[in-house]
Amino acid sequence: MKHDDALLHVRGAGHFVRDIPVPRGTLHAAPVPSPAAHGKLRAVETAKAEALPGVRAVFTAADIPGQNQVGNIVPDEPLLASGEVHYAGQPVALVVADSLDAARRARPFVEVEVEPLPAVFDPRQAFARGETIGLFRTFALGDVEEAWPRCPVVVSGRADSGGQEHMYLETQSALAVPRDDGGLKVFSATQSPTLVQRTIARVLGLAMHQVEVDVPRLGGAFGGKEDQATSWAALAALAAFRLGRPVKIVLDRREDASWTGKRHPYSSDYKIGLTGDGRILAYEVRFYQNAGACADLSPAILERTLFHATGSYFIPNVRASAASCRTHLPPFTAFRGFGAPQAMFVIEAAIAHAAAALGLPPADIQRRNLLRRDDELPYGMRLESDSPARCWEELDRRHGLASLRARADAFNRGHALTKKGLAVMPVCFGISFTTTLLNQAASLVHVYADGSVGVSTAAVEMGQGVNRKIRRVAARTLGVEVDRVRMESTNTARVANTSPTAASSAADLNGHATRLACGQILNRLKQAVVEERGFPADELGIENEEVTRAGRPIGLTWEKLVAWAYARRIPLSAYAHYATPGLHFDKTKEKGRPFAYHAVGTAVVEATVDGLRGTPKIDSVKIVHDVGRSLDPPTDLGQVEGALLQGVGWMTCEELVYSAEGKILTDGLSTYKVPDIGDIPEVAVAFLEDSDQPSGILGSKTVGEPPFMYGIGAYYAILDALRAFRPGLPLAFLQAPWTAERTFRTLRF
Ligand code: LUZ
Ligand code: MOS
Repeated sequence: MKHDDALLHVRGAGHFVRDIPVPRGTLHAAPVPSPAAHGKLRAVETAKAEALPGVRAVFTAADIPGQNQVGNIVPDEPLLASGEVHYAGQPVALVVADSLDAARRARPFVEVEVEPLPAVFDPRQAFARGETIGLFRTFALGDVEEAWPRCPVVVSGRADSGGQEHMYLETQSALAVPRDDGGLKVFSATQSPTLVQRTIARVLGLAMHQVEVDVPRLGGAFGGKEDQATSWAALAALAAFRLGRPVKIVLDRREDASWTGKRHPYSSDYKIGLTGDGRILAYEVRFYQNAGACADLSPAILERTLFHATGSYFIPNVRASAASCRTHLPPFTAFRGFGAPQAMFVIEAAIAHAAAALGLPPADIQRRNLLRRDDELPYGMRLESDSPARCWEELDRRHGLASLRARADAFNRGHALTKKGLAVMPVCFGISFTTTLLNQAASLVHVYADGSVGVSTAAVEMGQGVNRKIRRVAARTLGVEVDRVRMESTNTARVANTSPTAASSAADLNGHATRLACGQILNRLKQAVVEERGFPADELGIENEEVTRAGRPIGLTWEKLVAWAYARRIPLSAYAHYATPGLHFDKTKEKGRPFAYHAVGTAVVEATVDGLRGTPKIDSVKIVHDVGRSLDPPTDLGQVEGALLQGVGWMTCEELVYSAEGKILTDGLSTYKVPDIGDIPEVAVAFLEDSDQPSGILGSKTVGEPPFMYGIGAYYAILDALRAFRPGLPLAFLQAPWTAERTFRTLRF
């Protein structure tokens, strides 16, 4: 089974926003970035740039007709800087010219005068200065203070994880086309069409119905286009609105890597208490999130960090606190996992540390404390699944965790200069937007008179295969071939009030809506047959493109049925809305039922460290993952493998480096190392058998983000190998990523 767009992608024929044929007279825009991380904006002189050939206009904050505000959760983000600048790269002005070249050439002639102010880049420093977005939030279960004295072993430490560049192939882009009624049609490379629509309306002083946003497909997003596609679309819209001409904006790789937000770096303190045989009694953790200069999605990401503070484990006494700290870096944003990976990195650090103190393998502690059905999580929900233990046992049955351990130990006894390490990484990830209201979706289905089907939903295809899955839902519901169904672009005029395509939930939510819409059409068709032929309704079906009675074809094909129904003036279109039932969360108590279910699995990672060169290598990753009844196994396999490798990259080679002035130095693939084909370990993925998720779409579980966190196992496998070199390696302060440099320095100095 091929990805829907596979042929287009390999031929380079698919249209991304930048490939859409532009109307004649389209202009090109280039943002002018703030040169400083923090300062008073004294002057922005545009006259020289405006006088250059080909330049049509240079816009600043003063040119914005509506509100100069693109903040989504917190209104703290101007579209164009005014008064102050808060990070290097913040848009200060916009040059619009006949060609992109002319716009870029004019950019240095826009004179931006900034009076520098002190800048902070470290979240703990920002916290100490009171620079937080909102208050400390705390999730608690049991009573940690009462528990500490009962713990024979208590260890505490610090664990820091770095940011991560999304490195989507398609950079940020938008095309805004003025309409004859004063409104705009905007093509945007966004995960959040409605957010783009609403923000443009606010910035231009328009009603939402005057702004139509269309998303053909994305060349990757990974969270980087959930909130951060908005500014670029709004800038293009501003210029198009002011000039009455189509305006296109496309960032190049360096601009994108320098100016846009990434995964949040976190710095965290933990304390963990256990019984002598490895049962975790208490866990306290404090997360300092580096939010960057504006709130963006940071508060929501911080919340998901708290939801996943205890990882895959049941801990009876927990206190987890988190603060979002404002620094002078580009606003950090959503990235696959949305704060959960940062939390899981810390609980695994605490377990590795405690294991060393107890003289136990970390896997013994992990297994002993694994979540079981009905265990209470710190946010009040109980686990409704046996999957954590089932996945662990299945992994053990397939690969023999003890024999893998014995093999690594034997290797290490026989080798002085090379050591192997092993880590098990269980994942339990809550499925649903933690912001309850976002858990809704809609689908508009047209059956055309020739029997072909067009489906519009709120879901954005970004390479993850959501369209493939929704097509299958439509085809299965209607009883027709998948090839009859076409997915249309995501468009706010066809499906309104779209939640972002995010939180691993798009196939679930939009699949349910599509099932409901197709069900309406199916029922109308069946009803018409009942009236015509007098068959009992409950015996009728459509299977393999044939109308059936009690499972047997009655000699009426799908095409004939549709043509006949159209002639009888039966409506062949339907719209349906779906809202995940049973979700609630009370932020005053920090308790509720935020998730529809949990996505679960376990991985075991093997690594080898070359002690002379210091280079770590991930040898193999074996996974048992629960996808319920997979909607499309090849798509799910691709998601598991891709997410895993992205997680391995975050933990082992991807490192953001900034100058002392807060400018990113790793602004391209020559300086920012993502895993390449030579880094791919041997990967074996098995889907848990006999699994069903009744609340998922057609029994499936969603798959986009959870496998990312298997990558954390790569870090702990390298750590395990390093401990084979240096059994006394201190564990009280762990830092990710374990790059080759860090591994080398750990062994040498
Ligand atoms: N986006 C969001 C997400 O707005 N809310 C979420 O809970 C979420 N979770 C994962 C990824 N993106
Ligand atoms: Mo989100 S990290 O855009 O699913």
